[in-house]
Amino acid sequence: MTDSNKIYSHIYSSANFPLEDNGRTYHVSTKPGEVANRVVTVGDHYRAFQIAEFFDNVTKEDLDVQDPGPYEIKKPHLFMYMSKRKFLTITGTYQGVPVSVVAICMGLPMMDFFIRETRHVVKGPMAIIRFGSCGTIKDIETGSIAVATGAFMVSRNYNYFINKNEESPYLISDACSGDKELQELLYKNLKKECKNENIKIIKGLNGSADSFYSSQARHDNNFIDCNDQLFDDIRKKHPNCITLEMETFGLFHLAKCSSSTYHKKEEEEKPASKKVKLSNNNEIKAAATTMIFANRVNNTFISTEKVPILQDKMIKSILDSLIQINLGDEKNLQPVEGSVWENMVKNFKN
Ligand code: R1P
Repeated sequence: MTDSNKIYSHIYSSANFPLEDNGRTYHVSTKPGEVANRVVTVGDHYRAFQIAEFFDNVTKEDLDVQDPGPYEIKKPHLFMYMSKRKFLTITGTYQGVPVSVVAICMGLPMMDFFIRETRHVVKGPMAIIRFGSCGTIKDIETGSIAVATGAFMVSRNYNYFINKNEESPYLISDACSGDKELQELLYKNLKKECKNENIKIIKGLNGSADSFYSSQARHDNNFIDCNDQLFDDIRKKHPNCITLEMETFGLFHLAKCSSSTYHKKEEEEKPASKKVKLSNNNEIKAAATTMIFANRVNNTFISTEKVPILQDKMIKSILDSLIQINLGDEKNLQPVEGSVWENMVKNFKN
């Protein structure tokens, strides 16, 4: 039984960005030295454990945790932290390079918690790949793999339902791209890994919705959703849209809004004397790949026994891409000393 007095016994230093007195963030609950610069983010905790099986020296037994959490597990080759809000961070090495997987459950708010709080505890540039599931609005068979070339947001227009004086019940944003280099690495590695399998890999635009139901044009007689036209509206605004899910836009959008990225282009164009020197490079290179679980055109759903096999094929490509992406001068990344991977890296070399 978890001791709730202990869980709620922290003194938070600030209301603006609350940190526990031990340096852990409020929701994801990690601190500097526990999250690597290269991260895979997933929704599902089981998917996170399956990824961690690929980390150096990690066994199935290491990951067989019965404790519902919160918990912290530190082993010579593995670090795991389950926060009280059920963010699960697992850090290890892959081919000797520090990597983390963070399971965030579902939706844009959880993506926002994850990116902001993880960014807060990681020094230097980061690479983040989202590995999730999605539905397709094109005639693509379930069990195929999508790589997002960009993402846009589909939100319920709340005022339409409150005031009944708005034109459209849904708001569809413009698209935001991910990191081209990471996206291409991911696509190339997925192609290579799946070349002998009958798995299609498709590149295209992704829509992230603020509901699994209404904003993805699902019908639910218990509620008034006014979404009969939604697919047509999405296709009209974004003819290249192939998939719908609930998180990728959050990742791509915040990556674009990282303070050292947002004004980069304007800064590059300025004469040297006018350039503002940024004290730290907090760039996030972001990419996303999803398994197509639902075909919304012919209303079919993947048979779930196919999922672990598909995941297995994708995980290697995702981890390979993460360690292949150049994050610049490695000395600008967070220090190895004092991190949970300090000995993991040394042990791998020996
Ligand atoms: C809905 O079932 C969930 O599955 C998809 C959606 O984005 C949403 O989070 O992604 P994950 O498989 O990553 O959770």
